[in-house]
Amino acid sequence: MKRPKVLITAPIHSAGVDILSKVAEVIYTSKNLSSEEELASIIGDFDAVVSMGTEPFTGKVLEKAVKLLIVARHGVGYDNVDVEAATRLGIWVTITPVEELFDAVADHAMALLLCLVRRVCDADVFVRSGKWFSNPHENRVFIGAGLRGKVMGIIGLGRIGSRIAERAKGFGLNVMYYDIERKIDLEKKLGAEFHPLDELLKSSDIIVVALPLTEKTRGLIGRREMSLMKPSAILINIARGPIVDHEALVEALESGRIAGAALDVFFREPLEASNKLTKLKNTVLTPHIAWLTEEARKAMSIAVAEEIARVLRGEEPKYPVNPSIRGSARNKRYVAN
Ligand code: 8YV
Repeated sequence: MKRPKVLITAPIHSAGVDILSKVAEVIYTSKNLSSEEELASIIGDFDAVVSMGTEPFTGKVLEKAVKLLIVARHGVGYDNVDVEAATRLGIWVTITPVEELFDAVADHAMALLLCLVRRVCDADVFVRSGKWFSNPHENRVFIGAGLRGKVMGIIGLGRIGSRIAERAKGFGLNVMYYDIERKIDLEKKLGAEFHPLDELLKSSDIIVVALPLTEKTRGLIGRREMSLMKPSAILINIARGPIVDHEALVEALESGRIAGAALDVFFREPLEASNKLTKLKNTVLTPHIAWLTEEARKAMSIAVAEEIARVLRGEEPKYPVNPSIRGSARNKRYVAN
C-alpha cells in the first residue's frame, strides 16, 4: 500500500516526527505557507497536515485538499482553519489540549507581567550596556510596582485563564474574571469573582486576554473598552492579537491612556521592527512563544502525531473540534492497527 504523506509546516519535536515516520512519509517544508495561493498549490498532495497555526486553511485551500483527512493543529487555537468548510468536506480538525501547553502559556503570562512591572528587560539592557558600571546609582530609576493586593482581571477563564488565576493568587493578587458563561466551580476553587466585561475593565490593574479568537471576540478590546481602563492599568495578551484593536492599543499606550502592555501575540505576525509598538517604552514584546517550553513542545508533538496516526488507521481522533463529522468523515484507511 502507498504510504500516506504528512505535511509539517514548521519544525516540531522529534518525538512527534518519530511517531509520524512509522506511519507515513513525513514532508517538512520551509515554504512560506502563510500565503493562501502557495498553500493551495501544494495541499492536494497530502493526506494529513500538522498545522502550526499560521497557515490559512480557508475554504479555497481546503477545496484543493482532495486527499486530506485531517488538519491537525499543533496548538489549541484553530482560528486559522475554516472549520465549517472542513466539516462540509469531511476533514477532521483537531487540537492538542495538553497540560504542558496550558502551563507554559500561564507561566509566560506571569513572565510578561513581571517583566513589565519590574522593568526586567530595560534593566537587563542597562547592565549589559555598561550604564550601571558608569552610573552606579542610576539603577534607582528602575522603580517597579508591587503586585500584592492589586486586581487582575482575566478575560476568559478557560484552561489557560484558570491557570493564570492560580498563579496570580500566589502573588497575592485579587482575581476577577469575565467569560461568556459563569464558571461557578472555578470561582470557588480559584477565589475568582465574575464581573461583566465593562466592570472588569474599570476595576482591574492588570487585564489579561485569555480567550480564543472567534468572530465574536475579534476586536473585543477596542477604543471604547480601553477608555474604561484605569490610566495605571496594564494589558497582557497571550491569546490572539486580533482580539485587541491594534491601532487603539498603540494610541492608548502613546497617549498614556493606559500604562503599559505586554504582548506575545499581534494583529499580524511576525511583527515588523518598524511597528509603533516596538518604539514604545511601556511595552514588553515576545514573538508568540508563550507555548514554547521543552515540555510543551514534546507533549504537543506527540499529541498531534497520535491524532494523525489514529486517522490514518481509520480511527476517530481524540480531540476533534468538529466531532459532528463522525460517520461522514473521509476515511481512507492507510495503516494496519
Ligand atoms: C501554538 C498557540 O502551539 O496553542 C495555540 O493555539 O498559539 C500556540 O501555543 C502555536 O500555534 C505553535 O504551534
